[in-house]
Amino acid sequence: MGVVNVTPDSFSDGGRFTDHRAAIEHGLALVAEGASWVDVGGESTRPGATPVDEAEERRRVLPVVSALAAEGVSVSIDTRKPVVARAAVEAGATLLNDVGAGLGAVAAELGVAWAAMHAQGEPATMQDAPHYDDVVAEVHEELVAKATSALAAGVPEVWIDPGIGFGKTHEHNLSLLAHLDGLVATGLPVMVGTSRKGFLGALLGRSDGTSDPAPAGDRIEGSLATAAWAVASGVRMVRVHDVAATVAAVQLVGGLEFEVAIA
Ligand code: HH2
Repeated sequence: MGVVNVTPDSFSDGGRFTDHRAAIEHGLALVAEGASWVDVGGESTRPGATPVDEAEERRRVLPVVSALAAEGVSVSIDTRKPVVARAAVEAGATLLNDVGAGLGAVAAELGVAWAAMHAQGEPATMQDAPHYDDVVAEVHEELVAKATSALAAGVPEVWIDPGIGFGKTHEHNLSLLAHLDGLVATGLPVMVGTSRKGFLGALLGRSDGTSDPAPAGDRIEGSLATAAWAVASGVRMVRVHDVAATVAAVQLVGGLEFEVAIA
């Protein structure tokens, strides 16, 4: 899944695709690079982000969703708002990518796929003091409960996502990544987004060897390594900014698995 943020303030590509034409061209380029889905978002959910009102979010995303859908692209809408979700589906989106995991009933009503992502708290404050007794068990239980009730309510396809960086310390993120196989074992399709995220910058440092955290544009090694790890753990979709590099890395891992299988 390739990311198109039609926002001025997203943490890694904010301001690059606020122009609708640039956003549409970028979405098409991501498909040409190998993305199966293009995820269009009009509200940054980075830590500390300011919420956007419904009208502005709709203005940002709808022309992009309808233009990409008209080109035959599978479009997902990254929103927490029912009104935006409904309008985006009308414009051609077929997956609700829901970082608040609160739109299950809307997905059932609209008959579209739903990606339920785990988050603790709201973006403005979620990184202040995230706490879990057992992060892996708690995230797992919450996602399975939400997915089970959404499927029972008639949502045709439910994805689960542990929500890397959403109310999680670096240790929480690493524990969740280490235990992706547990989510995969539920039988539900799992997706994950680590691309360019802050914990990678903090863990890897800058490529120039200084001890500062790497900025968002300098986290490609961590993004690719975690995407490959996720796919090797059985995750079915990775949400990324760098599609061409991720496709190459993931195909390589898939190729290695194939070699092992025939050995
Ligand atoms: N992460 C972000 C946004 N949407 N959706 C899913 N399913 N999983 C994720 O991990 C995820 C997500 C945050 O990344 P980004 O869109 O690049 O930044 P911002 O929220 O600043 O727009």
